Amino acid sequence: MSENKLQKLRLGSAAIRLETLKMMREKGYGHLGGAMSVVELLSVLYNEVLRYNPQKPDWDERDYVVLSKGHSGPALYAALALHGFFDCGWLKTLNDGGTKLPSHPDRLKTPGVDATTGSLGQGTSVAAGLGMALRLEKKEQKVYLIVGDGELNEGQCWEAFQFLAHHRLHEVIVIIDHNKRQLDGKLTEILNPFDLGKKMEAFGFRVLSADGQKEDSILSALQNAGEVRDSAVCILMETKKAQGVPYYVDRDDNHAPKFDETAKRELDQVMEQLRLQIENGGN
Ligand SMILES: Cc1ncc(C[n+]2csc(CCOP(=O)(O)OP(=O)(O)O)c2C)c(N)n1
Ligand SMILES: [Mg+2]
Repeated sequence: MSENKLQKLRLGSAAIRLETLKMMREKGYGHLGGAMSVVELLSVLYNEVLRYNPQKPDWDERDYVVLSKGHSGPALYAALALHGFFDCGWLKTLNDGGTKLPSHPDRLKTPGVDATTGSLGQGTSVAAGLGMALRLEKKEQKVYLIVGDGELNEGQCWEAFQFLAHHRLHEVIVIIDHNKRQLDGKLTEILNPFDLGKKMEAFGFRVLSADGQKEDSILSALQNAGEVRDSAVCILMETKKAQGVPYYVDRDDNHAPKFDETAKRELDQVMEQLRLQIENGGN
């Protein structure tokens, strides 16, 4: 990948991370951990991969994004606002009464949101249905399904995956945010998923891997996934919960913290660094 393109993607990540943290800092709390672990992915998707038209969010030829781990909605909103779907001013209204940006995505409220999610597991079935519709209509579009590793404790996910695999529905690209943590601890301690890559393979998927902290790694996995035609396809994306916010990485309370004074100071520092990075063009 050219240095220019990589710089643009890093800049995109910095902007999404900054806008997401601003929203949460303003509220004093938020689902920080899981939002941070999809920032780089969203930057790559919205800057390089997806077909979309912010002036026409329901454009028939668009690619679809299903953020099944709906608690990461604020990161999606940041990406949508930065890519022109609505005014960045809306971001200040996150989760307020009457807002168009509820804490979890609602496709009837927010331009650019393709699926209502938040009840974990359900987005996998929505994506499978969208994929099958594209297949039946012989469309070339893709559905990008973003699913949490803790979310995979929901049996519904495996039903949807079996359906994808059986129909070789490569129209759906499953991306697992493998940050190794769920709501209140490590996956291995709460309900061990064992080897997710082997499990997806056993289900009949072609499994690709990506370093979810590196935009070039994510982009090449997405490009390779887009070439698969003979089976269902999944990207096992290795991430860290709260990546990009060192204070919260590896903290047990990094799922949806309420910020105390120390946390606020730490967040302010990260946001200042991001502002500088953006001012310097992504370096
Ligand atoms: C059906 C359902 N059960 C429980 C919850 C509460 N909940 C919200 S997030 C979460 C943990 C999700 O973990 P993971 O999918 O790994 O998300 P991430 O680590 O990316 O934040 C839980 C249990 C929910 N939203 N939906
Ligand atoms: Mg997780």
